[in-house]
Amino acid sequence: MGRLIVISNRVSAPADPGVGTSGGLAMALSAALREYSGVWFGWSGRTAESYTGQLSVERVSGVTVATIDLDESDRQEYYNGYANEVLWPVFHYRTDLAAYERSFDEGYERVNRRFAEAVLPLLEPDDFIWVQDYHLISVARELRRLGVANRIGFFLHIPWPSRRLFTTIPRHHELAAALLDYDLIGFQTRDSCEAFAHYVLETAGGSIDADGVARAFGKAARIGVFPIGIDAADFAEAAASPVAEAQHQRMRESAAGRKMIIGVDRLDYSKGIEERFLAYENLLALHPDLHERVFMLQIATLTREDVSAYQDLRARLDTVSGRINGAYATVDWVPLRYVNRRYRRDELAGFYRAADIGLVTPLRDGMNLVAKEYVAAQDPEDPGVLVLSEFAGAAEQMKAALIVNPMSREDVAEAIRKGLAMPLEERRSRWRELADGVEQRDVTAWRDAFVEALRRPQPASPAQALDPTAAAGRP
Ligand code: ADQ
Repeated sequence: MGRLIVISNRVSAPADPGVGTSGGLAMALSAALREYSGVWFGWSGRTAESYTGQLSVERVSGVTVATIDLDESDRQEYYNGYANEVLWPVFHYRTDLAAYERSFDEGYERVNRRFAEAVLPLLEPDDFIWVQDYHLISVARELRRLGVANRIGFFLHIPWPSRRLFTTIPRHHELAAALLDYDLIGFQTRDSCEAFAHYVLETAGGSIDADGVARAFGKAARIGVFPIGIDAADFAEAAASPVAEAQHQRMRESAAGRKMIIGVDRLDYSKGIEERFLAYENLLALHPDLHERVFMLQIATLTREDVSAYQDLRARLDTVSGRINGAYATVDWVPLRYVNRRYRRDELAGFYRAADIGLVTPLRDGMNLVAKEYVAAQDPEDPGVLVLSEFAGAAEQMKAALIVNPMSREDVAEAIRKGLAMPLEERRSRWRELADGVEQRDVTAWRDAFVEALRRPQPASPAQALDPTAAAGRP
């Protein structure tokens, strides 16, 4: 079998699983690449005075890691601009936050071309290429222009928006056409896959055949659903480690017998942190009996600090958390502990395990790995309760959670209350069902399903237009 070449915006070399502090995507990929002697290519995260295309190559834990530096206009136009001020907000249903500047489009296409040109010398004819996420939609088109005939797959970690939202992007046709230069396009959920199929049928005038092949713009790509998982065994091991146990004890002691609610997110408007604070405020207002008997720990790591929407959100969270504590705190009770620090994975596992409620309430999320980590870290004998947004991709799988509408303060407050009062037997049976799913549909299952689908030959015959739901077959 040919090697696997993974291309993603950022590269983080496979870390010691216990200590890794990388984001969801990086954790998933390092687990996947540990098994393949593959190459992982991407941006180093550094900017040089001017772009050189110079590759840095090193070997880490059996994986060849190759990176390039970009230049400052690349960072502004491609990364902060098009990726994080156009695609991210629109794909998360926040068209109000999108900034359509032509220089962003140009920067995006320039960097996608640079990625293709830089990775080219590393490629061998039987390699399988797997491109990750919304930063790099045009990489396959650029590789095809350079004559690369290898199988190329694309996985979208974030949601694919409904057709009407996607068409708010000024050059949506070009983006969709670039996607069809892949052989395989993978989505997290059936919902996203169907939304893409709907665009192909209704806006691009294309077709979807019974085998899940989308045809439009004179091109064809197989589409499918590949829900990402966590490295569940590894996470459970981290949760049982001495570091996790120490953090668990520390939280338990500082809780002083109070029930604990936890939220862990990147500080991002898609995660619904502000709405979650308001729901918690609502809970405290409605239920004075819970005062001094419960507290919430919200860990929100700072990201994309150059983008103004993130600065605004941070300021609002400071205000709302201050207001809640100002209104309700007593000399020995802080109802909302709000921290912006990053933690090791084994420390996080200890915090999750100490929490009676895992509050995962994004307004939109491709999947959400925190929901799965929370479940994996629980004590089977005395598990906590997962409260999960219906708009997280994870809700398609994790039906034994308490599913809520994150926009409704009443809904979320009610679910927290229900979770706090849930009898042990019900907690155990819900958790068992969730944990089975997290273990079975782990990151290895995700990788294997995608790679296997990528290796499958494309059907040659022209397709008939069919019901879009036929395309959303599970791997
Ligand atoms: P993210 O938006 O980053 O991922 P998520 O899936 O929740 O969201 O992953 C976050 C990861 O970062 C988790 O592994 C979590 O443990 C870690 N993390 C968060 N805060 C941390 C902190 N303070 N310290 C250390 N680690 C922290 C994108 C998509 C998601 C999709 C993933 C994977 O937006 O929808 O699930 O990719 O496909």
